Amino acid sequence: MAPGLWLGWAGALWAGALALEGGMLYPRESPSRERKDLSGLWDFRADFSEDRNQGFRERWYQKPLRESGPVLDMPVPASFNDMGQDYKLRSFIGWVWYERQVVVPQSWAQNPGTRVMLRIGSAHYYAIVWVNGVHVAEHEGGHLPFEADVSRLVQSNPGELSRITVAINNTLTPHTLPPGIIEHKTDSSRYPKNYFVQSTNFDFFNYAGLHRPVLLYTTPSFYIDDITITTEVDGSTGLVNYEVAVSSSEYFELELLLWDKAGTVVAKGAGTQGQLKVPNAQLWWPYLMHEQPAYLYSLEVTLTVQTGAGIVSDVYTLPVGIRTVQVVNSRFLINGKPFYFHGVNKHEDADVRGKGFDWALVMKDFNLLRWLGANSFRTSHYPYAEEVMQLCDRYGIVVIDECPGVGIILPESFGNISLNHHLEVMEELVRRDKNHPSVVMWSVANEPVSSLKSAAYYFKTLITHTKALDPTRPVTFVSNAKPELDLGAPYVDVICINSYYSWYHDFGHLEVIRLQANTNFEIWYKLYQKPIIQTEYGADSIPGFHQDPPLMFSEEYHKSVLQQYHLALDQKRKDYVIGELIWNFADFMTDQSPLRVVGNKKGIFTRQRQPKEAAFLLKERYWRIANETMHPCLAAIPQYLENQPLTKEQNCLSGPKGFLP
Ligand code: BDP
Repeated sequence: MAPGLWLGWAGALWAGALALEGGMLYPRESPSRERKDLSGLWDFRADFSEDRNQGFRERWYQKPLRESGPVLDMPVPASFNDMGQDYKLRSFIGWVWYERQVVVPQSWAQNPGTRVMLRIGSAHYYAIVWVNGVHVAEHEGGHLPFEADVSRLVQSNPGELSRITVAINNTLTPHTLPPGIIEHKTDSSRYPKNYFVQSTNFDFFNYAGLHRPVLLYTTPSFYIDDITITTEVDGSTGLVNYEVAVSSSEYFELELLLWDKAGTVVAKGAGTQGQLKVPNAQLWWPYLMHEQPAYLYSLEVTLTVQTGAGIVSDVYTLPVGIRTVQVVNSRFLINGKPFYFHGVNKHEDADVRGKGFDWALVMKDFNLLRWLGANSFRTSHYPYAEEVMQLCDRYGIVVIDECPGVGIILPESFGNISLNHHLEVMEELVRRDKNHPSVVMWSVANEPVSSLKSAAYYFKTLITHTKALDPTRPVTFVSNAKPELDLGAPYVDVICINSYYSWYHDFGHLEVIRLQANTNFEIWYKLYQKPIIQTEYGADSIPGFHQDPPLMFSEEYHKSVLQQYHLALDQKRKDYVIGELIWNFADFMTDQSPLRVVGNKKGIFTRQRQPKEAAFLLKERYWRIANETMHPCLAAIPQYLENQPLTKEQNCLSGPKGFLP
C-alpha cells in the first residue's frame, strides 16, 4: 500500500472516534481506590515498513511485541524522538508500538467487585490500545487523557501477567488538532520513491509517544463518575455548587464534606446536586494578590450503594478553591478585584525527554515562575499535564487553558469535520479541567486565519459551545490578524493579541515598537471595547551573544525589544490592557528551518532552564507590577522559595523593599 493509502485508512478510523462518555476524574487514591503507575521501560517498535502497516497486517498486538522483531527499551513517559541516535526515528511518521506486561495485584484480579481502569494521560497523536490482544480503546488527540475499563480482561486470568499494547500514530492531517499535511514528493529526479514529509503550520516540534503517565487504577463496581464544582461569593460566605454523577441507578446515598486546611469540616451536603455554604470563606487568590494565595479546601464525596451482596462505598476527594472570575467593562476581575496577568507562555518541552512528563522539570519550572514573580501562564498551544494544573491550583498560578487549536490556516481546516472535532476536544478539555480554580479562561485557538470567511461561523460555534459547556469562565482565542479583518474577535470575551514588532518585520528597528504596539492596542480597543492581553511578544537570543548597540539575536537586543514593549504596555495597562505574557518561558525545539537555530530561542530561560539577561529584566518588572497592583505588603519581598507564605504583618514589618507608594 502506498503511504497515501495508509493515511486514508487512518483517516477512516479517526472518523469513527467515540463521542464523550462519562467523567474523567483524575485517579486519586482513597480508602476505596488504588492506583498502579506503569511508568518505566516499555518495549517499543516503530513500524518502518513502506506503508507503515506491517504491525496491523501481522497483528503485533496478539503476541509479545519482541516476537514480532527487534524492539527497543523505551521510557514512559517520554517522547520517543530524541531517545536514540537514529535520525530516522527522530523524524519518524506513522505507527509506533509500545508494550509492557503488568502484574495485576491479586486483590484486584480476584475480586469481581473491583473495577480496574487503564488510563493514559496522553498519547500523541492517535492511539489504539489492546489488553491481552483485545481492543479496549481508541483516542484521537495528544494532550488529553483517555481510559478503558479492563476489569474483565485482567480478572479472567488471575495470577497471570497482563499485556498492554499501545499503537500510536503521529500523522497530522488538515482535520486533526493541530492540523498538518503529508506532502508526497513525487519528482523522482529529486526524491526517492514513496518519499513523503509531514508539514505543519505551528512552531514546535511534533514530539510523539506516551507523553504522560499510564496508570491502572481501581474503583468499586459502583462509583463516583464525575464531580462538577462551580463557586460564588456572597459577602463573606463562599458558595460551592456541586453536581455529582454516579455510575449506579440503584438506591444510593451521597454524602459531601468540605474540609478546611486545619482539618475542620466547614460544610456538609447530600445528594447529587446542591450548594454548600462556607461562612467566612477563605478565597482562592492568585500568587502575589493576597497574603494567603491559593487556599484550597478538600471536598470529600462518599457514595454508598446498597447491593444484594452488601454495602459498596466509594470515596473521592477533590481540592476546591472558592473564587469568582468576571470580565467587567475593560477589567478582568478575580474575586471582584482587577487582575493583571504578568506571566509567560510555556511549552511542554525539554532536552532528551521532549514532551514527556517529568516531575523534576515541572518543579524547576514552578520555582522559576515564582522567582520571576509571574502570576500566570497560557498553556500554549495545547493542554498541559493534569499534574501541572494541580500545581497551579496549589501555588496560585493563574491559567489561560488553551486547546491544541494551533496552526489552523488551511481552508479545509475550517470545515465541518474539523469543527466537529474541535468541539469534541473542547468538551474533553472542559471535562478534564473544569474544577481547577487556577483556570480562569479557555482559549480555543492560537493564530488561526481568522480573517477567512468561514472563520466567522467556525468561531461563533466553537465559542458558543465552550460557553455552554462552562458558563462560568470567559472564552477567547489568540489572534495575530488585522483587527478590522478578524471575523472571530466579535465572539471573544477578552482580545488576545500576538505581535513581533522589530522581529519578523522592521528587523533591527527597535524604535518602531512602542508606536506600533500602541497603535495596535488603540485600534483593537476602539473596535471592540474589550480588555486586551498581549499574549505574545519577544525576540530570539542566543545565550552568551552580546552586542551593544543591540543587534538581533544578542541578549541586548532581546532585552531592548522587551523594554520597548513595556513602554507601550505601561501606557495602556492602567486602562484596558489587562495582561502581558512573554513569548516564551524557555527555549524550545521546533522543526528545522533557516529561521531556527536548533529550535526557537525566544525563551527568557534556556532550554536547560538557566536565565538569560531578559529573565532578570522581566523579574524586576513583574515584582514591580506586583508591588503596584497587587497586595502591597506581600509584593515587597520575593518569597518564591517559601512553602508557607509570610503573614501580612511579617511582610509589612520587614519594610517595603523599593517600589511601594
Ligand atoms: C507566534 C506563535 C508561536 C511561535 C512564535 C515565534 O504563536 O507559536 O513560536 O510566533 O515565531 O506567532 O516565535
